[in-house]
Amino acid sequence: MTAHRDVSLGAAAVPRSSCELDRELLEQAIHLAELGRPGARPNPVVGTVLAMPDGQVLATGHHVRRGAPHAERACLDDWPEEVPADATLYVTLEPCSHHGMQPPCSELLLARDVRRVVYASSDPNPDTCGVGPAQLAAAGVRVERGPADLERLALQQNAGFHSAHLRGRPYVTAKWAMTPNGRFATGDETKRWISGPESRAFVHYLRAGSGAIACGIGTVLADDPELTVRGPVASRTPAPPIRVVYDRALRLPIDSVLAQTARTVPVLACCAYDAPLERELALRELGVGVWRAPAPNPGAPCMLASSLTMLCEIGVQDVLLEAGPELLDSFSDAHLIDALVAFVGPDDAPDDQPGLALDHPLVAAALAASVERSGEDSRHVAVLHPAWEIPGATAG
Ligand code: AOF
Ligand code: ZN
Repeated sequence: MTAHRDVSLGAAAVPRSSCELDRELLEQAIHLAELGRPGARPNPVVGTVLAMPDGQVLATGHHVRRGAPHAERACLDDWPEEVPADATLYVTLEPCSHHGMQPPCSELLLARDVRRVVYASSDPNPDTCGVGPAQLAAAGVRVERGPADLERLALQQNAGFHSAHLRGRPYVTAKWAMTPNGRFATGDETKRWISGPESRAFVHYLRAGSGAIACGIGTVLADDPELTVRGPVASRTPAPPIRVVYDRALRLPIDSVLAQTARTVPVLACCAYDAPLERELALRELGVGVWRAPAPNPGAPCMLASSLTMLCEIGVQDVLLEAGPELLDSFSDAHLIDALVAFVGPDDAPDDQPGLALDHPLVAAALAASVERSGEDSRHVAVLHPAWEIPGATAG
């Protein structure tokens, strides 16, 4: 497959359109792509619009799920008539050229006589990367890229897909709820939740879009969580995210909800290389997977980074890290957090509750971010890629 790369057209060689109408229609395609979340995982979400030079939209499409038609095909299936010579096809990811579960979009576009294509972002998949646009251009199709800010949006939209291909590790989003004084627990037995019901429902949407949900053994011992996708989004979740527990000494209790449900939704315990063998055997009896960090393990950062490489190898592109302060701090210290989603409740908690200092980089980033109210929470913030800029995202 890589032989194709000799003839590929590097994105830098593709001219950018500066036309306002192209921007509007590409933006529309980016919105359409979101309809594919979470169903498309592990494929990227992709949206397409077929439109005339006066802005009239002839057809639209998006990639619904892995194995379903690509966005371009979904769109052209929606327009069975001849494609007008002056129509443009807008797509959020470059049209593919390879045979995967679906046939190549480049061939389809040529067969349907599409004369102009504007795409938002490159495809990092080495099976196709750059070849589709090159084939189209070689056949006389006008191929252009959209404006740089829309390229950034389209890249961010599939951050995990790009991360897995370009870095060999998943995109890590840390999610937590805290009080305004940086505490992760209310300290009030009658009040279990810091965040409100809207934020908690949103978490299930985040989970559904992730290949793995991770937490530390401290959270398991304190809360005995289920870490599954529940609520309305569950039926649209392609495969349940695997549940990952960072558990150096394999203390995961046999009677924990995670261990007891491991045969229904996979659970993977990540431990130190020298964790007790009898614990591993007991957990494996229940269907819990055990991954040992490479020996010798000089410290947490090494274990965390190598666990992410392993997760990528087993197909995980996005990790939702639902950790307590200790594990969050370790990930942050190792520069392994790409984005954060923090919910800040309305009331302070006693200072003796677990938490992070207000000047901790994660907490400071969450408190400095522009505020979006979420139900009864005073803050719901999302901060993107503080640690990693997707290559191309800053290209002019
Ligand atoms: C497109 N349009 O809508 C999508 C693309 O197994 P397949 O055939 O579905 O191929 C999946 C790969 O195709 C995926 O990894 C990515 O490189 C590209 N996805 N390409 O032209 C689409 N979803
Ligand atoms: Zn395709």
